[in-house]
Amino acid sequence: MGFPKNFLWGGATAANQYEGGYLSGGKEPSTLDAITGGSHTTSRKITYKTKEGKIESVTREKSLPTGAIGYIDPEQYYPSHVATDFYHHYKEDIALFAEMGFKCFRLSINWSRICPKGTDKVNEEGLAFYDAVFDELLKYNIEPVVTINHFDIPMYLADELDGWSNRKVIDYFLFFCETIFKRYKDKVKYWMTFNEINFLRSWTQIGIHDSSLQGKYQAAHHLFVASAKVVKLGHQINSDFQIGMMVAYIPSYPMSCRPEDVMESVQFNREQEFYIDVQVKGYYPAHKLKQFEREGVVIKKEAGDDELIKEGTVDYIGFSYYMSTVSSANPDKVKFVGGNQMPAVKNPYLEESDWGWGVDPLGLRISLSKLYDRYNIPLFVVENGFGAVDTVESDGAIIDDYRIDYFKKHVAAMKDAIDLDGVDLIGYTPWGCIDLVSAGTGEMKKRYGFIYVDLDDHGQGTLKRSRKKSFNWYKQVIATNGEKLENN
Ligand code: P53
Repeated sequence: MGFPKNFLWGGATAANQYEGGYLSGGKEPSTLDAITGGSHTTSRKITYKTKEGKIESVTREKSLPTGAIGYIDPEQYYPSHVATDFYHHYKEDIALFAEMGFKCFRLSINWSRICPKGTDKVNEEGLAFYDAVFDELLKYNIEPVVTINHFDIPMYLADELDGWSNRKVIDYFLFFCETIFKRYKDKVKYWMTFNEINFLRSWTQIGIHDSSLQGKYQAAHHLFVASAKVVKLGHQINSDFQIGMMVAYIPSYPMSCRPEDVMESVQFNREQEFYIDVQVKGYYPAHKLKQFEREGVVIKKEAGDDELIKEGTVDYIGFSYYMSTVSSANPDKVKFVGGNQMPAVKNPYLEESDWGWGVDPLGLRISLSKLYDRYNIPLFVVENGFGAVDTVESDGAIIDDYRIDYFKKHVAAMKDAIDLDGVDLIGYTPWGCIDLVSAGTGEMKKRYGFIYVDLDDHGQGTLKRSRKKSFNWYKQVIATNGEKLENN
C-alpha cells in the first residue's frame, strides 16, 4: 500500500525560468528572451521590430504581426536573462535537492544553448554544461528527468522560418534531439517532448505569426509529427528510454447537472484530451476532425504522417496539475477568477490562491483516475504547486505553512489514487522546487519553491538561497515515502 518503492520524488524547473546565462557559453536568444517582466499576466510584453523597423511591443499571448522579428531592447528588463541563475549555481542547488532527498529532478534543455540558431550547428559548450549538470545529479543518485522543449524556440527559427508553422522546423528539432539523445544516452533515461503541448499557440512558445485556428492546428500537427519521430528515434538510440508527453491538465466540472452545462464541460475537457489522444492512442479523435470540417481548418499533411503518429506513441503521460475549473452554458452568469493561460470560472466550493487558481486536491485524484481509466499507461505528475508571496522574517525564516498545507492535501490525493483507484503513478515533481520566474506573469514574487532565492520583480537581489519551512517538510515526506505528511 502507498507509494511504490521506487517512486520518483523530486522537483521541476524549466530552463527559461531558472537557468539565466541567456547569452553565456555560446547560447543565442530564444523567443522567450524577448518577454519583459510584468506585474500580471497581461502586463508581460513581447518586444519586437516591425517589417518597417519600428520597435513595438504586444502582450505576451498575442502573436507578432507578419514579418516582425523579436527584438531585445536594452532599456527593458527581461527576467529570463538571469532568472534565478541555475547556470552559475547548479552545484549549490543540486546539493540542496540532494539534502531534501530528491530521487529525480526535472529540468529542460535550452534548445538555443545546444543549437544557437536552431539549425544544424552544434555548440559544444552548451552540451558540456548539461553534461556537468547531469554528472552532478548522478553523483547524488538523482535521476534527471528532461523536458526536451519547454516553451522555447531559438529566435532565429521564429524570425527566419516562422517557427513551427514551417515543416522544416521538424527536421531541425529532430537534429537537436538526436544530438542530445546520443550525447546523454547513458545519463538520462526519462524524457518528455513538449511541455504543456495544449498551450502552444503563440509566437513566444512556437515562433508562429499566424495564431488563427488554422495556424494553431497546422503548427500542432507539426509538433505531433515531431513528437512521434522523436519517440521512434529515442527508442532506437536507447531502448531503455522512457519518453513521455506533457499536457496541462485542468479538469472542468459542469456548473450544474443541467445537461447543457455537462456538454460544455465535455467540450472543455476534450480540448485537452485531444492532445493526449493523438500522442497516446496515435490518431486524431473524431470530434476534432468534425471541428476542422466545421471551422474550415485544413491540415496540410504529408504521406506517411498518419502512420508515423500511430507508430510514435509515448511511454507515459506527464501532466501539470494546479487547479480545476468549471464549465457553464451561460458564461455571462459566471464569475471569472485569475486563471492564467485561460480565464478560470469560480467554483463556489473552492478557495483560490492569490493569483486566482482554484485549489482542488480531490481534482488531482479525479484527474489521475480519469487519465488512467482512459489511457492505461503510467502517469507522472510533473508539475503541481502553490504560487504565493513569501515573507522573510527578521531572523531569515520563511514560514510557508500555506504551501505545506497545499502539498499535504495533494500528496494525500495521489496516495488515494494509488491505493483506492489502482493508478500506476511513477513520480511527482512539484513545480519550481526552487524559486524561479513565473511563466505567466514574469514575477518573482509568485513563488513556488521549497528553497527561497533572494531576487525581486525588478531583478534586484543577491540570488542567495535559503531553506523555507516547506524544505524540511518535503524532506520528511520523501524520507517516509509519502507516509508522514504531518507538519511538525
Ligand atoms: P506560473 C497556465 C496554467 C497552468 C500551468 O505557472 C501553466 C500555465 C502557464 O503559465 O504552466 C505551467 O509560472 C508551466 C510552467 C509554469 C507553471 O505552470 O504562471 O509549465 O512553466 O511556470 C506555473 O505561475
